[in-house]
Amino acid sequence: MRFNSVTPFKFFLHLFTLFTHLQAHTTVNNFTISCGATGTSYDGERTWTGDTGSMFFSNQDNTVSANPTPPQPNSTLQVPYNTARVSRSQFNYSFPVTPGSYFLRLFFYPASYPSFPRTQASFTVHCNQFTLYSFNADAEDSETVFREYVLNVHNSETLNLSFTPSQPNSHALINGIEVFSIPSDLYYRTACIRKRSSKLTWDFPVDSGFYYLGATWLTITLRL
Ligand SMILES: *[C@@H]1O[C@H](CO)[C@@H](O)[C@H](O)[C@H]1NC(C)=O
Ligand SMILES: *[C@@H]1O[C@H](CO)[C@@H](O)[C@H](O)[C@H]1NC(C)=O
Ligand SMILES: *[C@@H]1O[C@H](CO)[C@@H](O)[C@H](O)[C@H]1NC(C)=O
Ligand SMILES: CC(=O)N[C@H]1CO[C@H](CO)[C@@H](O)[C@@H]1O
Repeated sequence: MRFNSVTPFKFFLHLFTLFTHLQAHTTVNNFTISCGATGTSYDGERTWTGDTGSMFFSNQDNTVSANPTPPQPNSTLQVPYNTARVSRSQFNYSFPVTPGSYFLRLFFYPASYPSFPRTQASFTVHCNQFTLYSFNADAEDSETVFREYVLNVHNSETLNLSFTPSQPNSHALINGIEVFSIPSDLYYRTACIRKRSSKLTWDFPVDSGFYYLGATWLTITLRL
């Protein structure tokens, strides 16, 4: 019995060290934004801050806060998917950061929103001029989607996210944004390609540390 317990103990010690290491790095520069929401909300694990009136989101005039239509049962839609920021013109978020590595998660619920039919959702997300994600309703199911990125910030002092509709009649939407700093020494191994919802996506086996942050795959690593 005692003999057997050594391995699990070491394992947990390792986890604890890793977790502490990550915690130490995640207490600064982190943002958990529920787009289209006002005030704060709690999902059982994290506190989300609404983007309405937020300093990270300045030009709100051409955008709307929206709830999916038809209304979804509570059990199926949780923060941040229950509200969205939607617009037919470009809108930006700007996060003040210091140089280092960041983990970025974008949350989308590409459903219909009042006067924004799902079929007209078509947009591109850029981060400081790099293209992160192109969304096209034809290619995606209307299910909750999240995308994860590791960003290495070198010189810039802001992480600017732009949401740009692809055509004059299309709109961009975003439900949630999570940004937090991570240790810079995490690294990635071989990349493999996996087919994912009719599009090819680069799929990286993630460093074990990421499993504790809930991440299962990463799409891209950028140097800003
Ligand atoms: C959703 O949650 C609200 C508040 O928690 C509650 O009043 C409402 O009855 C719930 N609706 C459904 C469909 O469960
Ligand atoms: C959004 O950011 C881009 C790139 O930094 C900039 O060109 C554009 O003017 C910004 N748009 C708005 C509406 O602020
Ligand atoms: C980010 O946006 C802010 C405000 O629009 C701008 O001042 C800054 O130059 C931008 N930074 C980058 C790296 O694009
Ligand atoms: C993921 C993460 O590190 N979240 C932290 C962000 O910062 C607040 C306070 O500044 C902490 O309470 C969170 O744990």
